[in-house]
Amino acid sequence: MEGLEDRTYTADAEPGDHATVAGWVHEIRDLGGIAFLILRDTEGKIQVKFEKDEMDDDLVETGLNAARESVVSVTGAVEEEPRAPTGVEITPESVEVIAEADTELPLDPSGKVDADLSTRLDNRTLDLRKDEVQAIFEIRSEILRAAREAFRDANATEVTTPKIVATGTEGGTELFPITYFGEEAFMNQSPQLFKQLTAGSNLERVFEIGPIFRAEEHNTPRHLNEATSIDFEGAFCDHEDAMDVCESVVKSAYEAVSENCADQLETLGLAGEFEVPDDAFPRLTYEEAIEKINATGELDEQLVWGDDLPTEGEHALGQEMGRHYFITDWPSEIKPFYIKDHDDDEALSTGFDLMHPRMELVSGGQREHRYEQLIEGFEQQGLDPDEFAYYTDMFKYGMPPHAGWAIGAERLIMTLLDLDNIREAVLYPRDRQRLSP
Ligand code: AMO
Repeated sequence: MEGLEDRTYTADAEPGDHATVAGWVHEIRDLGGIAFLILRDTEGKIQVKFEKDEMDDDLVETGLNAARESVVSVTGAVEEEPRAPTGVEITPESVEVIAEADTELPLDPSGKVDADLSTRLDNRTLDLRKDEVQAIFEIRSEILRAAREAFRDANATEVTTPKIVATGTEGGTELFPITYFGEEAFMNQSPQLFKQLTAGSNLERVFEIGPIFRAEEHNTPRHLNEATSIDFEGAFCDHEDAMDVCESVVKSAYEAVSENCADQLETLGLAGEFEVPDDAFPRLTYEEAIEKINATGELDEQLVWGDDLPTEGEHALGQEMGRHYFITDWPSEIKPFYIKDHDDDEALSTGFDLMHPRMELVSGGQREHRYEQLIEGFEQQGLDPDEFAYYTDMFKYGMPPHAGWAIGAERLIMTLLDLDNIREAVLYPRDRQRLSP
């Protein structure tokens, strides 16, 4: 593979250059005496021109017989050509087939032939060769970068916590059991307890971006069995402070995409309509939320205090709100043991959710940091506090008040890009039907 160390990306090839480009055979257009090979790399495409009568037969044959999606390198002179897709073309002096592709492809990366989602996910490498699929993952990367930056600006330290654990946190039915040296263990559903334990140290403010595992039997366009959770926890924060950090992280993601991903938004057909949420996200209480839902008349039965919000209710409210909004002051009984109740009303929790008009994005709240009350909370939820001693013990040694939240990265990407299915926002989704690739 001579010359590849001096490889030029297609987008950087300028008229007058003598360049080596390398990538995939996107298309061959044979017009008779003249033929074109369109070579694609991560930056774009370039036209390679073959004038059959004027060029060496072997060179022409190597270039034009390369099957679509084969990996090739081409060396030659770059010239201006207004009729070429990118305004330049290469006249090859040498062509090397680096890796030949089968002539039968399981899906068409040029996108001319549609493939269903399942075929696409089975052949994700080929699927990712499509501009619009590549664009989603470039945007995903930018969103995670922007989130990290926003957390660093908020004085939080990035941490990573174990994914193999002894106990669950988000309800016993949703755990994947595994065997850990002969003992039962689980894949972690949330870094919840670890992030609290870490916020209780001198680190004070921490964040984590990592996988969570949910053995939910849901098979919906917005549930995954392995998702990426973006978690925050801050000592000396209450639920209002936590909502402020949440709002700034979500807005930073939108701003970063708007500023740094113009090409990708264009590729996805969103260039004109992409909006960065600007005003403060409204904060509705749970009580206001159920009143509003009931007033829409969309539900067969009126919601009463203590009900979880059904999906149709969330949709009806989302339509009415038309933007991101928080739901605060949930009934204590439907929030987990680690969420703190309001001091002046035990029936009311400091838990909050951030909603996008299409779905829930975030859960969070202030945490119960008082040892006795925490133990009581475990008992009320039918959990054995002894099993969580590694966690509760630390509350005996100076646990400051703290608050935090988690956002599902894939739901953030899905709503930001208006994707129909959450599986579009993850490279290799894990769901009821899919364990490989
Ligand atoms: P919760 O269980 O609500 O809260 O999860 C937080 C957010 O994670 C995302 N999420 C999922 N995304 C895709 N598929 C799933 N199966 C899935 N489950 C959750 C959602 C959800 O809003 N420990 C608390 C957070 C906290 O209080 O800090 C927790 O895990 O976007």
